[in-house]
Amino acid sequence: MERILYDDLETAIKSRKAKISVLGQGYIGLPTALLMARAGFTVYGFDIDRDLIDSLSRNETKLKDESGIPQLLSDLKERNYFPTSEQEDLYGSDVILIAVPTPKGRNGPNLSMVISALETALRSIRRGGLIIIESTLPPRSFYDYILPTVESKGLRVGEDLFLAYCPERALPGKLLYELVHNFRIIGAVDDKSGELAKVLYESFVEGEIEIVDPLTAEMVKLVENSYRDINIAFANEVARMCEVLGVDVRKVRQLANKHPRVNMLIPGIGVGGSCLTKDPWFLYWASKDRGYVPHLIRDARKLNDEMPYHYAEILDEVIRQLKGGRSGVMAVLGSTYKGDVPDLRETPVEPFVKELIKRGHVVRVYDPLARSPLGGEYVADMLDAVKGADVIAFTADHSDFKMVDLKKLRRAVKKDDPVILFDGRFLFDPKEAEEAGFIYLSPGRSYDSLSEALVSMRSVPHLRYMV
Ligand code: SAJ
Repeated sequence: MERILYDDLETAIKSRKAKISVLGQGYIGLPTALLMARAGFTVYGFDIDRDLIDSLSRNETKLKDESGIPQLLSDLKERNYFPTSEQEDLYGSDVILIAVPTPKGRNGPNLSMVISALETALRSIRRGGLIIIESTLPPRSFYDYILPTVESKGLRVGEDLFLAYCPERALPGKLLYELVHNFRIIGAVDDKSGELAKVLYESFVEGEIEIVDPLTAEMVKLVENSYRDINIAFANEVARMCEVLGVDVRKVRQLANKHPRVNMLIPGIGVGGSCLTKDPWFLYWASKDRGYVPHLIRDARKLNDEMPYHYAEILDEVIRQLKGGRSGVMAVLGSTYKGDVPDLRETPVEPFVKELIKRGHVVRVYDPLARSPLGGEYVADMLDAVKGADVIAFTADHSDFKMVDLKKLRRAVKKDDPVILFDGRFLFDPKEAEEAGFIYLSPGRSYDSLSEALVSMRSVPHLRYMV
């Protein structure tokens, strides 16, 4: 019996006859569903959010800037990709893939959405079908929560159904490309589940695929993101040291990176996005609960979280120095968590803006990709946003910003007083910014020299900043 179920499903997958449902049509669920539809499967893209399903039905997606996704949606919808909010559409699925969020709670991960999706999957999957979890799982949750949920329904993995954990690791901004080309990990407790999941991924993944146990798969995903978070934190720590020691981090990084085994990342106003801000905590909590406190992971996370507050404080001081103690006007250019994505999830620009407002400043926000005020005032035109500003802060590394004509930007400020350009993501050459008439400031530069510059400037008013 067992053998028949397995062969039958493998054949259904290889022949593309398998009916697949994907629970969660967000950042990962939608592109993955579309890739499987492109591979020839009939795919139901399920989400409990009816508005999301309605917009997908109109060919609208928040992933419109992700290369290839809007095209696949309009090509495949109602052909073999069917967005739906109806649970009945899931019944009898051969394969169900779960791609719902795993948010961070106050003191631990929140698995409620994953468990609820798993229960939906268990009600809908056909006997001998395959369930794949792509949602991030904290270490040991496959053994401690996923398997017990399945077994509580009287079902046996590897006999009544097949089950695998396959964490996604694609980079926002390059989602489709990375979902196809990245190396994939499959975590499974039994050989058949692992092999079936592999056959499925081989239908649309060109990267290497390796099968391991679920705990290893859980660890790998979280270790990758913690590694990146710690490396960015190191760059941020070097920047903070450079600020107090009076060295320019840009030069330090450039020269250190000439060493064959050094690759220092880029410091900046903070680390955002849904993954780096929570995955290290998942690892931290899991390990701490079992007796080892991973200090490095915790301290890196805290340091990265501090960055937007640190630069808000610095700019507050700078503005007040500039204006004899009074507050000022800030233009914050770039609100997304990183460049060239419209994604505002956990953006460090939000605490930055809120802290500046709390400190009494007027904050105007402009972003070509995301129209959100983040607590300030959204201005739809960059040149309007900078009018009368004391500080212009570039806070996202959008390609469009790198092309900005700084002289034109300086003229748009329309005032003779000194104007600070805070380059929070290292977009500009300091010399060019100064030649355009700005006082250039960026993370990892001494603020003492800035204070001196401000003092000498005030004694020769408007000398260099006339426009
Ligand atoms: N950042 C810096 N300095 C840098 C690089 C990035 O400050 O040198 C900042 C960015 O501005 C951003 C944050 O870090 O605010 C994160 O950006 P990112 O591009 O490093 O990563 P994400 O969050 O977009 O995607 C990460 C990726 N993980 C790794 O590279 C190990 C991606 O592969 C994962 O799929 C994704 O998390 C996820 O979903 O887990």
